[in-house]
Amino acid sequence: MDIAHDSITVADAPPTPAEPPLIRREDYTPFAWIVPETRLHFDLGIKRTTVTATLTVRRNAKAAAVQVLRLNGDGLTAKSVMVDGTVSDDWVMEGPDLLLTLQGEDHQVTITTEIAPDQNTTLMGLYASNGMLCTQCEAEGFRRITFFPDRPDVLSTYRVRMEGERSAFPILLCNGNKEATGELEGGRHFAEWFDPWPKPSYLFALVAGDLAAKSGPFTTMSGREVECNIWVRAEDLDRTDHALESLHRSMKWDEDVFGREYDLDLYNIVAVSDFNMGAMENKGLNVFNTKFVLADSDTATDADFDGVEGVIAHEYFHNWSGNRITCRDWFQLSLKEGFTVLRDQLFSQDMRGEAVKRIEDVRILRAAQFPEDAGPLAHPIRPDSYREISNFYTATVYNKGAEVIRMMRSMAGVQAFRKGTDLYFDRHDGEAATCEDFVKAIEDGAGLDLEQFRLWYSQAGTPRIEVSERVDGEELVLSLKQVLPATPGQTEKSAMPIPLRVAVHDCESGALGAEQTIVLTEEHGEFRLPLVGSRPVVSINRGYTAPVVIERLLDRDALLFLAAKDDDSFARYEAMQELAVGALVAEASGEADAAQILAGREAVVEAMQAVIADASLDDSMRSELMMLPSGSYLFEAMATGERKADPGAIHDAREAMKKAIGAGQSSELHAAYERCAKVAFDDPAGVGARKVKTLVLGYLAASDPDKAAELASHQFDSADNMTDRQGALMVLSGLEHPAREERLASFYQRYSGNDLVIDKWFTFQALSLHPNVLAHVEALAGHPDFTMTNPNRVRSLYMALAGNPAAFHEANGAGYRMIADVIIALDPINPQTAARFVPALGRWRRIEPGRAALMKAELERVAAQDNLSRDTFEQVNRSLDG
Ligand code: B3K
Ligand code: ZN
Repeated sequence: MDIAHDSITVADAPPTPAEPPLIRREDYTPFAWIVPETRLHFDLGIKRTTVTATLTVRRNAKAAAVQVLRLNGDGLTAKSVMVDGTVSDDWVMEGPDLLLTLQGEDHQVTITTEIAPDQNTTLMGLYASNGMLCTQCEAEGFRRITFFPDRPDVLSTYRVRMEGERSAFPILLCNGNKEATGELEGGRHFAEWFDPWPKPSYLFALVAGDLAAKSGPFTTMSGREVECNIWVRAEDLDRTDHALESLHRSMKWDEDVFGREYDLDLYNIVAVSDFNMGAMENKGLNVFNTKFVLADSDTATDADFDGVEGVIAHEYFHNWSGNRITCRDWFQLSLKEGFTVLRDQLFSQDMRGEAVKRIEDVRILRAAQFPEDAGPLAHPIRPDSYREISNFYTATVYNKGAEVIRMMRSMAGVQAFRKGTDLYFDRHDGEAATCEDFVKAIEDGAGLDLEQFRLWYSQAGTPRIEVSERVDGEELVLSLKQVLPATPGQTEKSAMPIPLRVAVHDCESGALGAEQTIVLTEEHGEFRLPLVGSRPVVSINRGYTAPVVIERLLDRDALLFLAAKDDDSFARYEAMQELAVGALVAEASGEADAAQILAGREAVVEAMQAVIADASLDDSMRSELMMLPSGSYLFEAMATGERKADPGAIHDAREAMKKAIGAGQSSELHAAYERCAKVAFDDPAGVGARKVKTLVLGYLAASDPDKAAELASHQFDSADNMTDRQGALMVLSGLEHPAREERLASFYQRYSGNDLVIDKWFTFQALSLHPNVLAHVEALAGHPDFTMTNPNRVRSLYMALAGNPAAFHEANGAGYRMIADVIIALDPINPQTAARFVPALGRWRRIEPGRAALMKAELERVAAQDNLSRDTFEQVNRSLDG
């Protein structure tokens, strides 16, 4: 009886989802075969594409000798397998992979597969988008196209023949140079491409569709002419000028600043509307999300223009930092991503101004990377293990990775750093390298000792630096202590070198001290710095030289002094932030009494007044200084030690502060608004002026909503550009005012059919301060323009919601439920995008107990779903366990 019962139970139980295997960095072994040449033949169709791959394989003398050739696959079935031209049955499937036994040293392996691009909703591998075919292979998408050693250390040249119907696919693009084209029977045609640069499979790309190009040549430093094309749908051609100009600027900058020249005669960029991320650096054929290509002043904001320029540059810079030198394995991802982010940041600093760009980058780091580093998903910039590599395209690998390399640059100095990067490019060109190779090249080339510095690659968590100081004669003694928080799997940590640019000013006389760079290498360190007066105030981590949290208690006068007078722009910004964070966290945590709350607000209002009045500032910098810390940064500042974050209290305190600023500075804000409203769109000062106007509207909306509605409506109605229109509509979306519905409707009508702008329309409503955001989002999910299959649209609604602190953290848990529902619904369609929503719920441990329980319950509900993807499985379980 018992036995029968048991067997019935077992038979009826749902299959336990197998835990996806953990891949470890320390298990790396070189591949047993090399693949010098790859030939691909594509018979293209939206419903069915046939792929025949011919691989020239040879035993790798540097690896263990084995007879088996493991070819990765993902959902593929082999139609035929041939070895040296003869059908082979010496192969087996092992899970998704094809294992072929080979007798000799050299062989030609030919495999045919068939795929269905229009069924591919994951947007990995070959898929259909708006009637065209395109690919995304990084990290492991090539194995969805054909069986192949789909790992970044197997480099091969690719010769590709594409065939398809001319009417459906008039343009046929692939990596490298086009070598032949021609007509075939039945209205079909072909193109043959050859990429002479050996590359890993993740850099393969193909595009077939009805596209038009904006073209413009670039002449390289050695005088070669490169044909540059931006491919889009014909109706989008008039929005491509900025992308092409950005590409040309990037090509020139990389020659001037890093000595890197482009190496093919052709550079193609294709814009597609269904894309999982921003863009992809495939060799000679970048594929881009339309969001980072299309821009004109009627449809894109100033920030969108910057985004296009930054992403075009980033993908272009990958040609050297990523393509010419690629990664040995995916644990080395920061080798190409951290370095390329640094390169694109430096480029944008040069294009747009160093101070403001630096502040923007630090703001992103704090909003996206600090929470990651402090939560269950924390990992070193060079992770030790993963189940799904797509989950490690993170702010840590990218943005902290860039900060780590920036520290090397700060310590070496710009010229010595350049010697290091020259050596790196020279030494490892054509290789699949490691982070260690990079550090060694900088060490050798720049003449730095980076022995201890390597810890930045292996230790996760944001260091906190406790600062204290005393005066000793003519010197100030600065005592620093570094505290390295425990992170999942890492409880014990060693002190890391922390480079800090510092200066000691005098807040009585206003004298400014000279700057120097100190490096804290031990847990404790003391540094003696010259005094310039009797009321010293330390300006620390100027320019944000180290990605750390500075912990110190500065009195209000010292902060007001730094905010108004420091000669380092970043330090001014930081002092404004410190002033606001101190006041807001004290209020939100209940640590301040009514009088202290008032005094805190007054200090911020006073500092704001000085900033608004400061004639030495341009409006771009002014608006940076006028910005309050984000909800997410305040969350981090509140959730320290045993103290938990209370998003409701943070939100209330922040709104009250905005109201105090709006009321306390009403006439100054109005005057600034009027002054900025007079600046013409194409005036060089226009970008800054528009930023100030948007900020002013935000403050006035908190203190005088009717007046704000009036100003915003007028701004909206008279706008001659998207920045002003968006700035006005963001504010109106948050107000309960008739102008809200009217302007939202008119915006929708005006831009109906323009996907990127309609994305904005969804975002305004999901990100707004309106009390009924959740109801709005629920209604928008049923809007005919909403679809779960387009990542931009999904993000425009639900990422915006997850980033809206008041709505997402609504105390009854409705926001959490909505995001969990999205993860569950999206996971079977597009796991990569679904998993990106998990971290928002993963912050539960650092939040007050009521909300924490609700968030955890939603994570558990997701975890309990059958057949979760590897992506979501890993993120949800790390979020529950870590
Ligand atoms: N290298 C790509 C990212 C690919 C993400 C794959 N899940 C874009 C970039 O960083 O340039
Ligand atoms: Zn990148």
